Amino acid sequence: NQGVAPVTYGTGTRPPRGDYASARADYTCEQQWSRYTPDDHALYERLYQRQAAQLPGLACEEFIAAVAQLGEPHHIPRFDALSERLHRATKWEVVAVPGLIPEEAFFALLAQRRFPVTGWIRKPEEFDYVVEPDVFHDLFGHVPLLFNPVFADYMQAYGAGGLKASRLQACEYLARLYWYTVEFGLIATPQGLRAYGAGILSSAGELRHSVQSPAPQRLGFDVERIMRTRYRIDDYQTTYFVITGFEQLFDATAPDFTPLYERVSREGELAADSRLPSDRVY
Ligand code: HBI
Ligand code: FE
Repeated sequence: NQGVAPVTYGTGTRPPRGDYASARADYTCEQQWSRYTPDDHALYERLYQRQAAQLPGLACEEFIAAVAQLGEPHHIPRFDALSERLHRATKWEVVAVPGLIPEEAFFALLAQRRFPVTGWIRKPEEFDYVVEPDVFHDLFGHVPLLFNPVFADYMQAYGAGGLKASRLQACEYLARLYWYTVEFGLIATPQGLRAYGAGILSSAGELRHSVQSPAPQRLGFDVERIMRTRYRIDDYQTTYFVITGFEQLFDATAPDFTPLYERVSREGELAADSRLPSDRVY
């Protein structure tokens, strides 16, 4: 097995951390659970406990209810056991990958209801911040909502839309939609704003910032607006988009995006902190 080419975008010149040489053509690999050390499991548990303690009042109820499905907090979950539970709930499974994978491979896995989870865990000195997604971000941040049927269907539809966008050279727009929903989305509930985005829910500081800080703006979900909006990868977001329910996400991905891409391209992009008269402000 010659493996696959590592993905280095976004990470400058540092060598990638995962073992891409042992990955299959679709970028999946073995989790190799027995290779985690006691320190790896202990670090996972510290990360888990810190985040779990912050969820009440800040994370959406669907997420909180599903976190327990990840399994014991004391060790990094075995992906095959987790996949069995997930498959029973929504017919999704998790598969191991060496780290970031190319967009098309990523979209292809989502379209097949297979969620790629990075195998390796960060170093203790990266407790507060890790540049690339690791097993904690991918599992704790992303997997709980895959137990929700409506969100699970959105993720698959997003993957299918991504495969189509790759052919239309519109990946940038789809990446923004992913960023402002799956990674940094907020949801309005009768109890107030709550987070559902994985980038927020796996971050020590951004959870409170996104939901409660007066600094960022929180705007109503609007696919066209989101696709025009640049995002920052180096600091907390200056803008969050708020959905009113997971159906809104799924419904928004149902139409053909082709005319939308044309409009977005004509209208041009917006700065991460821009504000339009048409924005619904929370
Ligand atoms: N690969 N493993 C992994 N995880 C991601 O979240 C991921 C990826 N490759 C591409 C990608 N995300 C982004 O381009 C998405 O915005 C589409
Ligand atoms: Fe993520």
